[in-house]
Amino acid sequence: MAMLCSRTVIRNRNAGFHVNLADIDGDGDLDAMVEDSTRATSVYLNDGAGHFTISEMTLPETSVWGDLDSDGDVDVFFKEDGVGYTSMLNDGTGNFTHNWAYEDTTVKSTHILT
Ligand SMILES: [Ca+2]
Ligand SMILES: [Ca+2]
Repeated sequence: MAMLCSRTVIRNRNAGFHVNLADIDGDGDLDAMVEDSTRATSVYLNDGAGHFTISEMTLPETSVWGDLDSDGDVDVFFKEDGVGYTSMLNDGTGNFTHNWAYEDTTVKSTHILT
């Protein structure tokens, strides 16, 4: 079972970054998502011994992690420039697909992006 933990462990507003930990690939260890205000979120996968390898996966900055669809894995909700608020669902192995977006101007419409 995936470890559900999403917690900001480092936040430095002056430097414009923070780190979240969650098991995004479902292997039972905590992975790290490093959000930097100057670029997208970088994902570092844990090998189970505390050694991290940067993933090819990148996500927009300013994200919140949690199990949005109650399937036991960690999904992500974030603000995406030009779109608004977006959610992406995890397939349980760290592969994410767009699921939902909401325009950020006013309550106009909801889009399913899949
Ligand atoms: Ca993991
Ligand atoms: Ca989920």
